[in-house]
Amino acid sequence: MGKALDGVKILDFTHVQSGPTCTQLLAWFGADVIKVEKAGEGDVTRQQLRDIDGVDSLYFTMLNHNKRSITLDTKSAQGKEVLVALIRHCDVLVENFAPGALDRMGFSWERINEINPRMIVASVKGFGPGPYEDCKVYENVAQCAGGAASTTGFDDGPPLVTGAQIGDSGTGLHLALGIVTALFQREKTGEGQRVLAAMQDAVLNLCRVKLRDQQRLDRRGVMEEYPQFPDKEFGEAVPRAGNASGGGQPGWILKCKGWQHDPNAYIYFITQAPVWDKICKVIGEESWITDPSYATPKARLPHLKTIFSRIEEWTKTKDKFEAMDILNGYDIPCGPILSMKELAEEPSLRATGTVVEVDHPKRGKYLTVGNPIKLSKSPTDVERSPLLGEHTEEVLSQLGYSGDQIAALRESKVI
Ligand code: CAO
Repeated sequence: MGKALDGVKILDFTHVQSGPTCTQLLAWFGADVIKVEKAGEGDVTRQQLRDIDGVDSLYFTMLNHNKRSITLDTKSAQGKEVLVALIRHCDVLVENFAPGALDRMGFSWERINEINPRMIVASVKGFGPGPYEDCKVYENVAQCAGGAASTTGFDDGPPLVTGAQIGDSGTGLHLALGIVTALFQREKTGEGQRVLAAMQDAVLNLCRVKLRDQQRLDRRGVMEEYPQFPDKEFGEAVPRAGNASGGGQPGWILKCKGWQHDPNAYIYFITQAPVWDKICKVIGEESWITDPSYATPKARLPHLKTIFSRIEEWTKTKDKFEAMDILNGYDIPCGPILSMKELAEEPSLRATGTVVEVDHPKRGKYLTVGNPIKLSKSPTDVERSPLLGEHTEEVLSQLGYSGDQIAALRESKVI
């Protein structure tokens, strides 16, 4: 069966995490992704956080599946010639270099557009135009600058970053959408364009509900579903909300049986209004169904701490999966806190290809997260990441280079 992006050729100039997540998705949808790496070194993540000496790290392998790798010194005159050939050959150039690096290499948007007017040039940068546009940015900087850190954590603690890589992988996702949209527009116009996803913008987009809350706070000075209500004063900015739900149905993380020794024996419990009666019955607090202090969502807001601590008395008597089974029986929304170990071992995630075992010639078998986006007519087969420069000769031959020319490039360390 063909793949959705069959025939689309990507010049993948990405490194570290944000850009590679984007091009990996495009590869999973069928694009031919040619990863261009510094001769002799490659993507810096090949060597970072290694668990096996001399073998590409999981950091690298898990972000670069289904790609081809070529090595190229794009700062040398001969390397630039190869790059020009690649720009002619490909549909999209994706990069996440520090601001200005591509220009310094001699490949400004104007130059690329001149070489291949159909080419889409897609970039991840830390910030969009403005005071910080020249800054280098990593994941946690984006989380801090995009509003995630100031709104994550508990009221009495410092700002917190989250383990979800919303700055890197989140921005990669945004960029991938921008690229396929630009490809779609190119079908009609025949022209390429630039696509920019700034990490600050992507994080802020994912923190959209917090900008909602800022304006609610500005208007009313209080937000009743936040844990600060009703006992504490609100300041000028959206405070950290602990584990409160970001939506209109109050929720919290509650202890389950075994919490004393298992750091993940917890469940997220949502007191969804339509199932309030059922919640009261399950926890044995039936009087709350009609008690005016508890009967309506609005009446409950000042009592959320009391409510959740009462529910926790119940959840502490069940393990998280048992609680989940019982609550699901009543359509009460809830979710167990799953550890990475549990996720790695979960059979249903293996069955859907969300967690995949991949074989690598140097490291052997390892687990990865497969394509989380499932297309019914373009299924994803996860293939191992390429070794450094594994496809250099293959790609150069495709570009029309002869064996002698390739040998000469190798001799002069351009590839
Ligand atoms: N041949 C020769 N030179 C190459 C090359 C190649 N194949 N590929 C890259 N280079 C050069 C670049 O041209 C650049 O050279 P100059 O600095 O002389 O212009 C140099 O390698 C280093 O590139 P860089 O500045 O992007 O890399 P860095 O390690 O210093 O910074 C990062 C890394 C991520 C902070 C920076 O790239 C960045 O801010 N990127 C944008 C935001 C981003 O994506 N951040 C997320 C990263 S994932 O956590």
